[in-house]
Amino acid sequence: MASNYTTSPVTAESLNPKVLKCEYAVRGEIVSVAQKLQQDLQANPGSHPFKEILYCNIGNPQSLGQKPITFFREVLALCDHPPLLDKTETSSLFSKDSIKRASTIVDQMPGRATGAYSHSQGIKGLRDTIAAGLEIRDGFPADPNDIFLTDGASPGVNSTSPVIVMLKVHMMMQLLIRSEKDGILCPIPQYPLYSASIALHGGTLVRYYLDEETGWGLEISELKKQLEAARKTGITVRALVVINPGNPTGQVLAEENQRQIVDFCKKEGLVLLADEVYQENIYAPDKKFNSFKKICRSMGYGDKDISLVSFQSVSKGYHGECGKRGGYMEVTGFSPEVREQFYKVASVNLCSNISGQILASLVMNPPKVGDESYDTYLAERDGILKSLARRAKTLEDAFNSLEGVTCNKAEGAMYLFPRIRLPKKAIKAAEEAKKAADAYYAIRLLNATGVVVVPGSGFGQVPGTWHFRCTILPQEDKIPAIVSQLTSFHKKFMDEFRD
Ligand code: DCS
Repeated sequence: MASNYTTSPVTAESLNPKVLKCEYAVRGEIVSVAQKLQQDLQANPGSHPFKEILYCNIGNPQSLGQKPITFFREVLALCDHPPLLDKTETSSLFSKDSIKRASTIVDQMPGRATGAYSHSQGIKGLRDTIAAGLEIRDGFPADPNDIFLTDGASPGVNSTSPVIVMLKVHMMMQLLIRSEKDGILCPIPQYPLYSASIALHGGTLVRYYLDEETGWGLEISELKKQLEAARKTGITVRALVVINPGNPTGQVLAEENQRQIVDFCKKEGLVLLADEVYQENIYAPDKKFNSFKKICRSMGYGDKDISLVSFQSVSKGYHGECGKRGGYMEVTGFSPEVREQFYKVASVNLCSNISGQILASLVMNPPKVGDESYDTYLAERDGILKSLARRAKTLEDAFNSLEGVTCNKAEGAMYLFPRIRLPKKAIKAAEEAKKAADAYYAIRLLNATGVVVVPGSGFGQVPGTWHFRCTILPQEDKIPAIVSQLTSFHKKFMDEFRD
């Protein structure tokens, strides 16, 4: 019997309106079109003027052929099947240090099993390892009790379920947002996890604009202006989100700028939510990643002086283990009563997945000089990071050579965010197609070349400006073809709509 769901108790109109309000462009309409084109190509090769779809829309390195780091996978394999540790063949198949590391981790896992729930903040031994890694990174003490191991944040955002999965960023929004009168200061352009998460939790997004002219600079005067404007409308601003290195903008903050940000948060009584998931992805030789924790401590601010949450993920860096869903947040500067509530909320989820937890510990404590895996690890890590830097530069130069396009450097992260100045006729054609001008450009680019980028409107941008985000992740041998396709598409597009 045919059904049209008329008897379903849930309709689009009766869904939680917060869910309807939430948008997430990285997997938006353009990706549905790309998937349809991919099916066409499979069923009917030659049906489009390109051979394959190139997904430059999402920071998902292994989906584009990046290989995992050998040491990480050896440890994971051994932890997942501990009987391997007792087999004689294992010592010829796996490196000594991966066997040693896996044995240590297996001893730390409840029931020596990756299939058991752990402590809700994550396995204590792994948190000890992460805290030790943070101490080496920052040169300041880190407390394993401040670490909350988490699954990745994105699935909860992308879900249409009104039951919000409480994962790192979500958990913070859940804890901070009481009503639409509570606001969170977020960069524009921003990774839409933040706008989506604030919408799902019913809060108010308070935008601050990054300055494209100064390489996506973060100006304290802009923060002050937006904070005061929000306060005047009765909004209580509770936190400041800083993404460093930036997504989609790729800038790496200077130390002095970070100090100003810390002072601003302290003076204004804001929680500093530091998204530091791209901390390993630095390409500009004159730039260095400094964690906000290190900045705070080096300014003499201790745990009681400033509330800071730092997010890290196994999905990014040189490892790109997106599907393993691992990460952590380091939560400092909250009272014991508040900490208890954090723990309670974490407990509702029981625990994050154990493979993700193990990977988070490996990422924060990789092989060291003298370990058998060290040379291979270093070669794999540096090979990936150097190649990413070359890809970023080639694409940046290509964008800057196009008529009407300017593109800031990717100093870090995994993206370029070029600005496109489109002819009036193109903007009119987009209006007629009921699309934002950059969405129109992106769809036309996809249909002509198979290259998938995300329109700037999905990240927010100064009104009247248009951009798109392109990842630097396709394998290096594909980059020349992407550049030539982009260049020839852009030329034709501009000629078609020339005023
Ligand atoms: N924070 C930032 C700044 C991100 O870019 C991402 C993912 C996340 C958090 C969440 O990642 P995980 O949930 O995997 O830990 N980046 C998305 C993006 O822009 N492209 O791919 C995913």
